[in-house]
Amino acid sequence: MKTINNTIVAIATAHGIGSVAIVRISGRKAYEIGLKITKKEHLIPRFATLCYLQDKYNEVIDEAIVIYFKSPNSFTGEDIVEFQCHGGTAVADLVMNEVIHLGARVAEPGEYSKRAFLNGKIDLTKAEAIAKLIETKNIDAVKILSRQLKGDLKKFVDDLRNDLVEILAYAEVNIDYAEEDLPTDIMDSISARLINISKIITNLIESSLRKEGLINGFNISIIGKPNVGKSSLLNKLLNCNRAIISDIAGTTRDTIEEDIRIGTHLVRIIDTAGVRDSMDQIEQIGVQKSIESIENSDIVLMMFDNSQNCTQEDEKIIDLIDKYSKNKKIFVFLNKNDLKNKFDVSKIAKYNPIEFSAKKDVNIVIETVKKYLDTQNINESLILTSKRQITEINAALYAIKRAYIPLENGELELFAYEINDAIMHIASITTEFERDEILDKMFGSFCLGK
Ligand SMILES: Nc1nc2c(ncn2[C@@H]2O[C@H](COP(=O)(O)OP(=O)(O)OP(=O)(O)O)[C@@H](O)[C@H]2O)c(=O)[nH]1
Ligand SMILES: [Mg+2]
Repeated sequence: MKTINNTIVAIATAHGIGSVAIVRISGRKAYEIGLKITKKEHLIPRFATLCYLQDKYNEVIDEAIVIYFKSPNSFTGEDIVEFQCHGGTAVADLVMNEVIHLGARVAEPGEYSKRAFLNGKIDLTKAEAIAKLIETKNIDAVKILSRQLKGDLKKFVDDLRNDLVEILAYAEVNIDYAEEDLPTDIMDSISARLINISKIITNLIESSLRKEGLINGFNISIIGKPNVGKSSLLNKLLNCNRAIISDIAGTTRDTIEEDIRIGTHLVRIIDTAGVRDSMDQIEQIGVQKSIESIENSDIVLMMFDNSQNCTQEDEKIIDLIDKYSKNKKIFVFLNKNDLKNKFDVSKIAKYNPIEFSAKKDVNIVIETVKKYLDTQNINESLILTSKRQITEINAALYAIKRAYIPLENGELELFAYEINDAIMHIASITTEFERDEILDKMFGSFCLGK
């Protein structure tokens, strides 16, 4: 166990009015402070005790439930004392002040989790799962993160690491062979195992990137030339007049973002400026932002106007569909089907356009998106849930790919070096080695009291 001298304190519950507020102290002085505030001679570990909390003048601050978690059996691995006070901010603030007066200091964001990690109570995948679990607004994401919390990702990573360690050991046993003597069957078997590991990693990265939206919330942009009814669709989805609608082309100049719930999914809808060549400088910036919005979205709703002929501007939208359909989920909609059809549907037939009217009923849009989001659920496989995890596993994959050539050439030292590098990156997913600034950055993004 690492000795950290400071004792820290934070209000662990959300700020605002509520029935209970929890003040949590962790560190060497936590128990001593707990006794002083409760005026108790001792606290039994893991017992809820109803106590009066008193300040330095022996005035009662609150009546609270106090729980003592004795080191190492606590979240941080240190002594922890928790006060379950009455809610609201005033009581908890008074208790905090008293605890600080008795020698604790206010915790940094994520400091409890960082201590838990440094004391070996949790690995990094678990720490990240906790942070994301608190932040997420998506019910499906809760299920993925809970699996991570349970240790599924850690086990997967450990298995991968063990496989590579075995390959490394295998190579090192054979390192004494002269180049020409290296048995080809050994080389083939190592090579086959590496190909298999690369496949597993590649699949994991791909499915993690595909499902990023589940964890961070899906972004859905509405794209089309001016006047096709993008803002009308947004307003109807929100059930309010959020964006200005008019028959003047170029009404929306900037992107407009709003969160809505579709089924169990919380999604961000982005209405964009109509895409067209414009001389107007402001409009040009808006159009540029529309294109960026496609890049930042998981799903794109491309819209055309049923009541107008297909123009060059529409052709540009069709080009965008072709360009982005490989790595974005694109749905094509033909709006204003309450009006007479003039649009040459054959131009977009291959994208299976869905007709609707933003003025009348957008249910089909909601259903289409919901059906797709539902297929993105989590049951099938494990995924990586943070950019850090994806960066590390990508680095491992590159190292494995670099290892093929020295393996083929019988340069086993170089091969071992690359596999070692891969192992380091894989291991970093659960345990970061001596990289303090990375840890500070990571835990610094946690919320206070965790
Ligand atoms: N008849 C009919 N009119 C519609 C429908 N949807 C939108 N409109 C009309 O089309 C015009 C343009 O609608 P907007 O929602 O402002 O179009 P937009 O795509 O956001 O346009 P920009 O912001 O200029 O890019 C408005 O006059 C709407 O009332 C529809 O389903 N049927
Ligand atoms: Mg608009």
